[in-house]
Amino acid sequence: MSRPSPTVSVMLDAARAAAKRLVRDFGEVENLQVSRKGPADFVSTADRKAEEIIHEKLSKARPGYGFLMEETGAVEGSDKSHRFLVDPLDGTLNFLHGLPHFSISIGLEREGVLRAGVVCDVMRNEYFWAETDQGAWLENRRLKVAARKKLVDALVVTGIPQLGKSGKDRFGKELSVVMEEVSGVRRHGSAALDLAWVAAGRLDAYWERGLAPWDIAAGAVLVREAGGMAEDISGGDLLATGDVIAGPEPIALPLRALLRKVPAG
Ligand code: 2AM
Ligand code: CA
Repeated sequence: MSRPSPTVSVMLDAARAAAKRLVRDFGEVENLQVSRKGPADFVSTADRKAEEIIHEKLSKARPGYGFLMEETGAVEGSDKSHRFLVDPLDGTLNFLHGLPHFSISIGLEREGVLRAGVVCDVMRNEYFWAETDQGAWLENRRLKVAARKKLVDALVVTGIPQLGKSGKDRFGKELSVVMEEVSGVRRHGSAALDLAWVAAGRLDAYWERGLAPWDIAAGAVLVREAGGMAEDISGGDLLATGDVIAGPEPIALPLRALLRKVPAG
């Protein structure tokens, strides 16, 4: 059994502290559903508060490391070789609607290369973590991507572009191509958890376009350390494009080939 390194332990502790806060706030969000104003303002405060907790914990334990955070953006550190990529609440729309499926995602880069990741499924109390060459783990269970070999047997997860996001036509075409070739398609609304579940073999593959670096960083390490691939769909720099294809190669490669055939325009 592998134990998380001191740095991953710090990331897990930061996620635990923020999760405690989100669980409390989620209870309040459930009450606010029936209020006329709705919970939107409350949720953005919860989001920022969770980020503050994570930032404070991590910067105390690893002073000088840089940050890229969904709410605050980039925070330069004196240590130029390390950077945390933080999404304090991935699956905000689920949270807002009282759906108990959202996560905290904390990735770590060293010299610009992804090295470690923690994804916390807040309401299921599941902590996924991975570190380069140490494997991917759910608590102390080693994770492995699914063993299915045929696309026709695969359960695939994706993300539907939300209101205000581009790429809706392209997504529609991709979906109609993919759903003819796979066993089923799911959409759960938290990119970080989609990747964690691919790492755990619960889902066979995942694709989504236009994600942010903090959505993907931790989950990409999880999938790779679980024996799968997590890459840019067109072969570019994953964190720069945010167009992700992830899963075991026997499934993700043919799925990627299908996606590449769909015209962008
Ligand atoms: P969020 O909940 O933190 O906004 C849903 O398909 C996934 O897409 C979620 O992980 C969601 O993260 C992310 N997402 C939603 N809007 C986005 C945007 N404009 N840019 C990047 N990622 C986004
Ligand atoms: Ca996100």
